[in-house]
Amino acid sequence: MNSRSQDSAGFAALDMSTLGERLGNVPAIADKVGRDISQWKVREVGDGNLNLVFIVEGDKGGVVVKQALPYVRLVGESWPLPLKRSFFEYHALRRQEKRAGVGSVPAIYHFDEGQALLAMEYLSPHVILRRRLIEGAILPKIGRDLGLFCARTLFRGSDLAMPTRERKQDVALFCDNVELCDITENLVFTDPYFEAELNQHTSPQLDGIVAELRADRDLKVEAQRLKHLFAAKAETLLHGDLHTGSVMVTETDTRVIDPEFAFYGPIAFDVGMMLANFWMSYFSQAGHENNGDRSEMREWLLSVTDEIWSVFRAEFSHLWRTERNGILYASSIFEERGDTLASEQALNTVLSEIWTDLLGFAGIECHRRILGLAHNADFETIEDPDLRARCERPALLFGRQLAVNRSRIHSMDEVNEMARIIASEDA
Ligand code: SR1
Ligand code: MG
Repeated sequence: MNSRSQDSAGFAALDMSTLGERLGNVPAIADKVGRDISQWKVREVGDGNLNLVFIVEGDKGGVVVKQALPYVRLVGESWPLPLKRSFFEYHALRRQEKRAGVGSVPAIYHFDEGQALLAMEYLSPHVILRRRLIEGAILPKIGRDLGLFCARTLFRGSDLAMPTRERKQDVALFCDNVELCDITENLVFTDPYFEAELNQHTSPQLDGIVAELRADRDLKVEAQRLKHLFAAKAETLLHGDLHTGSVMVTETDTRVIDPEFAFYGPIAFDVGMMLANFWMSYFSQAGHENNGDRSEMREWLLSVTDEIWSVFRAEFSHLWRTERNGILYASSIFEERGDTLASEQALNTVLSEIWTDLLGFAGIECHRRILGLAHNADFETIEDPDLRARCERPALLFGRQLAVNRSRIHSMDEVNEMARIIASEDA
């Protein structure tokens, strides 16, 4: 039985006034911040949907302290959520650091399972990627860094690379992240397609298209096929919530944060979610032109989607050729028999399936961020509802095309041209 304790007895949420007393005697934290807690400056900066996040600074330096709450912060105590998500976050971060390299995620200094508390590297002057995209910042390294992160974590967490016993034990461990999967299963794949209680959209501007999408039989079937894939294809350890709010950046550094939704699912899920968030940023740019034209930014965003996918493909192929030591596509029937061509054929088939599925996941992600409970700041910060709806509508149409027609779309050029056409037709 690997089930984590559901018991929150003894748990106490941190607050700014008690954090010093409670964590001042934890050596791993005091070493970073300084032993004199009277010098500690504590700020609560959590702006996500689920947790508390504190920045703690003292005479030696700073740390970030993230604590899960026993409920969904966005909604309140009426939606309980187990504390064990911090256990999965901790273990996912350790695996990601091993697979994608030191410096791909924040360093972890301390984990307290009972208090659902993680103390991590204070990333400064890093900013959430989504915020930088809303500001119109061009970040030269981002496509490459995210393509590499996805390829390395997703390949190395799968049966292509891992020893099978270790992987099966890990599948069993992460299987218990049921409640976070349940959020994704409902909020991403189902709720956007009917009048679920917590849904919201820009109304009345989008009422017409929302009704059309909810009546769209092909779309509803595809959304459920994608949910089926998400739930049934335990292919690799996913980040599980990989969007532009889960990445912190400077011009020269990229860190992926917040893998509390980690569990074993399809490789295409993380890549598709990440790409969708760049496409949503693309559609939202028209709502942020008060400080100047965003044409260059728009084209750059599309070039990032191209780069993420081409770097992912190249790195995944490299790992296929050099680290394929798991049970899948055994080299004993390919390379060791001199049949490299068959191995390359198998690689292309695997990549082509990832491609088709990631388009579907991306389409669904575009819908849920506009029709569901958890929206994106890219659109939400556009104050004028008419302008916001003019940005959201093409993203909805684009998402529908991706989800329903994914098996007929063969290149990133095609996808990005479709984005341009839909944005211009709907302008
Ligand atoms: C109730 S939680 C809503 C969303 O926040 C997280 O960041 C995930 O994206 C989840 O779907
Ligand atoms: Mg998050």
